[in-house]
Amino acid sequence: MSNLLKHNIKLIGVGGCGGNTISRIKSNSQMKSIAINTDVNALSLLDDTHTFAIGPKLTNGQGAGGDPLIAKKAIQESKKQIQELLLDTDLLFITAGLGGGTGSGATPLISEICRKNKIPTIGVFTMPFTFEGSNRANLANIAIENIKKYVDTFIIIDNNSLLNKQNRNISIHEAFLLADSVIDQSISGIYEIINTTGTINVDFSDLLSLLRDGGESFMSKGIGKGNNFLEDAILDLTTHPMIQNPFNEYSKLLINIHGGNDINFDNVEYIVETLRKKTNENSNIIFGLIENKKWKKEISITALATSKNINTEESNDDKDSSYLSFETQLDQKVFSFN
Ligand SMILES: Nc1nc2c(ncn2[C@@H]2O[C@H](COP(=O)(O)OP(=O)(O)OP(=O)(O)O)[C@@H](O)[C@H]2O)c(=O)[nH]1
Ligand SMILES: [Mg+2]
Repeated sequence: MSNLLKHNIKLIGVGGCGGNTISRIKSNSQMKSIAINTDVNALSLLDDTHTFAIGPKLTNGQGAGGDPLIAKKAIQESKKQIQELLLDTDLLFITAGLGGGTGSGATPLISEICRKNKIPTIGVFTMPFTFEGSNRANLANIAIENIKKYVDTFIIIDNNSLLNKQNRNISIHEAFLLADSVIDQSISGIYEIINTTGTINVDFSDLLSLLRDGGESFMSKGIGKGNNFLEDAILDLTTHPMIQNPFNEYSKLLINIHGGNDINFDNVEYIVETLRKKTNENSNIIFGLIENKKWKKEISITALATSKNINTEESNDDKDSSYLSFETQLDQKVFSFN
């Protein structure tokens, strides 16, 4: 069993999309999950999920109506309770679909509370499909610029990148299901990497050194079967369609290997060294190994690559100015809608 289980890892989902993600993922992990929303009705639909309604006096539980400023004020109303929810958190995952009111307005402030409380935070966020309109895209862009200042490591899933020539004719419902599966894979994949690395005695502080200020990151998975299973899995992993930057721009890697008991030390060394060369000669790599006894000549490698753009901005103590700049940007947006 992983030695990381003694650490308090939490998952917060903000807004409608974030809450749905929580309710899908929670059964597969031992993270403490909390869905946060201005919309009490949306929270009540999440079976068996720990929920928290922000800004009850302001919104009366009716939602933010697509306005991030309302969500921002809701967080300010509920800031003390959010701080309590975050007490004793060793590592936090935060997820939201950006472009609406609650996820876009509340996530930057929750991330800021995390940074001020020195909670290492990993974010997974989606950017809206083009078909959702430019207002949503603008709100999502403003939100991500503000979130970036505070989370340590984050993955941005641009929903549009999920659509390609082959699947462009899928329905809107199917498009969101596709986005759902990428969000779930990203969070579960990172959690699994973190949890598994514990089994080879990597301590939590080593892991945090890779995740702290890891900046924009990506998670990728490669699968290989048959005679060339190692090479095929590495190729699959390093040419993943979600990798938007050259692999060698990243300098830190968390790797998780699933393989049969035919995987030997040389195989593991080959994987680690090949990936090291593809990232950066001096890259910092932490890896874990899980044996699936039934597998033969079959392997699955999951990697989280971080530290492309190291977030060098120190914790922003000038809270008021960051609040103001966020508010000003949103104000401008709100005015332009009217
Ligand atoms: N993957 C996925 N994304 C979704 C889904 N529903 C919405 N989204 C995305 O998330 C964005 C924000 O939507 P919601 O999460 O519903 O919005 P919200 O944060 O609750 O905002 P308000 O309801 O306006 O307060 C949308 O623009 C979509 O891009 C879903 O079911 N799956
Ligand atoms: Mg909503």
